[in-house]
Amino acid sequence: MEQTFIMIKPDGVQRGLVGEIIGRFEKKGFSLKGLKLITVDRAFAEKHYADLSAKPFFNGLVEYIVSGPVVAMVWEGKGVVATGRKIIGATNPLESAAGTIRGDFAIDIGRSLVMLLFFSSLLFLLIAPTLTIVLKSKTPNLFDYRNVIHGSDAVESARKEIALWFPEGIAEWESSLHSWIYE
Ligand code: DAT
Ligand code: MG
Repeated sequence: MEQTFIMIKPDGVQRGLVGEIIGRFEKKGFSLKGLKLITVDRAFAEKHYADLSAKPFFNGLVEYIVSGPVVAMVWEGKGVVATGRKIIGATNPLESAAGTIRGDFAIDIGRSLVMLLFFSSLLFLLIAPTLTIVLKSKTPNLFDYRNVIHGSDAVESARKEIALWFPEGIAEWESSLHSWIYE
C-alpha cells in the first residue's frame, strides 16, 4: 500500500492546527503509520529540502522549518501521495482552493513585499545588496510562504522522506475499518 510523508510546519503547530489536520487525513480513510513531534536543525532541514537549494527562498524556508517543532507523519492508503497533495492544496496560499488545508488556514506569501523593496532599491544599486542581506537576516519570514504543511510530491520522494524522517522505522498495523473503506 502507498505511503506519503506529511509534515505540519512550525506555524501549523503554533496555531493549534495539529488535531484539525490529522482529522482530515483520518476522516478521508487514510491510516496513520508514523507520528512524532520534533524540532530539526538546519542541516536536517537543508537535507529535506535539498532539491530546492538553488531557490532564492531556500534560506528563509530552512529558517522557517527550524523555527519550532513540526509534526512528522507517515500516512498510508490507496493513492495517498496524490490525494494528500489535493487535501493540502496549492503551494501559494493565495492560490490554494477553499476546502484544502492551505486554502482554509494559510494566507501569507510574504515575498511580494520583499520583491517590491528589492526592485525599488535597484535604483540605489550599491545599497540594494546590503539592504537585502539586512532585511533577510531581520525578517526571514518575508522570503517564503507560511503554508502550514508539507506533503511528498511523488511516491519516490515519499520513500526518501520517510527514510530521512523515520530512520527508526514506522508502525506496522492495519485498521479494522479497512474492509469498510476499500472494496
Ligand atoms: P510544496 O510544499 O507545495 O511541495 P515546493 O516543494 O515547491 O512546494 O516548495 C517547498 C516550500 O518552499 C513551499 O511549501 C513553500 C516554499 N516555497 C515554494 N515556492 C516558493 C516561492 N515561490 N516563494 C516563497 N516560498 C516558496
Ligand atoms: Mg515539495
